[in-house]
Amino acid sequence: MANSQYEVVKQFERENYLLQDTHIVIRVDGRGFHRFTKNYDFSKPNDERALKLMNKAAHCVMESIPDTVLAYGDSDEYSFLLRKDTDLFERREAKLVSTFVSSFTSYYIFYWNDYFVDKKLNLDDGLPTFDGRAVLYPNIKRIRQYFSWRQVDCHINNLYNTTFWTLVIKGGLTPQDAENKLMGTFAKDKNEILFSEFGINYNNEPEIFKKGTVIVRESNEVENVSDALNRTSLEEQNTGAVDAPLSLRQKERRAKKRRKMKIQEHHADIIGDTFWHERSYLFE
Ligand code: DGT
Ligand code: MG
Ligand code: MG
Ligand code: MG
Ligand code: MG
Repeated sequence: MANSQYEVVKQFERENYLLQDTHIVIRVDGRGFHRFTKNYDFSKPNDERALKLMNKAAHCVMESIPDTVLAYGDSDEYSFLLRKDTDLFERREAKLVSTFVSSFTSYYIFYWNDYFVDKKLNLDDGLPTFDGRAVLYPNIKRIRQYFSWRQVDCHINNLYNTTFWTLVIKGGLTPQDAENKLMGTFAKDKNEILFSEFGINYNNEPEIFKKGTVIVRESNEVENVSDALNRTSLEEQNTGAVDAPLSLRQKERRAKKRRKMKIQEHHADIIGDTFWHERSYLFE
């Protein structure tokens, strides 16, 4: 019965195999979280429980999908970077995106009560769902621009939201008045409003709010990981295998090293060079 007359329909399926030798980024984003966060009374402008739950879900995704080398998230979104030479699911786009989205959603729901201890998920307030997309970048420069773009977005939104909600909650302005007051203002104006009217130094706001969270695979001794992986590349060069596919033994050695690396969270600047220079092994 394997080749039944109905199997003809299989020919209608189409796969998008993501271009090899490119970096894959998969971004998941909460669907309709404007409403969801209202229904569940998220604190404004930032709900620390919610951010930590997002981080937990992303951490679990990284553990369950070892080809993920780095993740960055803020608000209701998370971006996952896969290693350049991954052949997870033969790089089939639908399979990759749907797996990241459903894994992330499952962990988000599973751990909800650990973070929102006094508010259960319920159908009336809606269940959390996420969308997802995959984007390909040809080189490290573009990857860094991508993550800079997300962190700048986090910064701009957070400065705006912090000022807006301070004006409303502490300043007693209506949301409309606060919006009008902030219209056309620059970052320095918002900093000034926070400081001169409310005595708040924006620089002292929690890093998790200002910078978002970056999760990376690394050993406790970052240098050593980098050295070890560099040694592996040198050995490969000596065997003349620079552009040739890695041998099974080389692949296994690298996989073993990756498994040994710890998954760690930072609220670090990922726009400047330091973060990346310290972790050049991420791109090997
Ligand atoms: P989408 O993504 O097109 O389905 O629509 P939304 O509504 O998810 O829009 P998006 O993703 O651009 O914006 C995220 C929303 O979630 C935004 O309205 C702010 C809200 N949000 C995210 N994190 C927090 C938080 O910690 N506290 C509060 N109060 N709101 C948050
Ligand atoms: Mg969106
Ligand atoms: Mg959203
Ligand atoms: Mg969003
Ligand atoms: Mg199946």
